[in-house]
Amino acid sequence: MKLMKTAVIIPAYNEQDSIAKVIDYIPKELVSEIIVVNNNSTDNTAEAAKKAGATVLLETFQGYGAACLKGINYCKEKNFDVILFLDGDYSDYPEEAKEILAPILNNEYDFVLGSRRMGKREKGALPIQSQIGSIIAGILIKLFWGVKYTDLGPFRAIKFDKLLALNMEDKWYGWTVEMQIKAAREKYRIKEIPVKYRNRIGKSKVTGTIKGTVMASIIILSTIFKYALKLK
Ligand SMILES: Nc1nc2c(ncn2[C@@H]2O[C@H](COP(=O)(O)OP(=O)(O)O)[C@@H](O)[C@H]2O)c(=O)[nH]1
Ligand SMILES: [Mg+2]
Repeated sequence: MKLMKTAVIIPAYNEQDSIAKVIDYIPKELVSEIIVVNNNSTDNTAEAAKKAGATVLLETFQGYGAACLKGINYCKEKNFDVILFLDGDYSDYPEEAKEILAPILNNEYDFVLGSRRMGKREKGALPIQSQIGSIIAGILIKLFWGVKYTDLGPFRAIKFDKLLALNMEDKWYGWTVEMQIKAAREKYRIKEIPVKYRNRIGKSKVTGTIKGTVMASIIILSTIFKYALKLK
């Protein structure tokens, strides 16, 4: 069986205090390259990531999805088989990449998601608004596309050819749900596994703020309905 080559893509915006720890804890024997996509950080995120051994790209369009897309475009130039996505805030346990990747490396699944709601969470790590959002999105996706998801978390791995076939396009926080909807629609072999989740280092920019929560909720719901109504 062919050995699969894995790249990690980490979108990051002002994560200078956490990014090196995230990179350090990624099991190096499992991944060929760690790509941090710096999204206009005004702190030392880029320098810290470079020092920790990552490839650092700059995406000037401000948005989570835009940063992920930049990472994908970079990976197209290289022969990766699997892409692992992870946030730069040290909320996830990067060492669990082993469990996330295993079902893909064993060729049993195309897309593996870390579910924070199935896993052990530190108190306060996953705000109630984020949990409610994941539950509602889960119900709607099950209704429209028949696949049960318990979370919209960032920690996930997917076969690269399958990812490219999804033609991902969301530039903001609809990114994770878009991938899940399209993977369900394409009937990919999907597996959710429990992942641990802890309080991030530094300040939350999304679900920890009112503006971030409102924006993310609007984008996530409109993404679901856009695909459900086959507007896309
Ligand atoms: N590329 C990019 N990433 C962002 C942006 N805002 C937040 N992030 C990243 O998205 C991830 C989730 O953001 P975070 O602040 O932890 O939100 P939370 O997990 O909802 O509390 C982190 O890795 C951030 O660095 C942004 O505008 N662009
Ligand atoms: Mg976070």
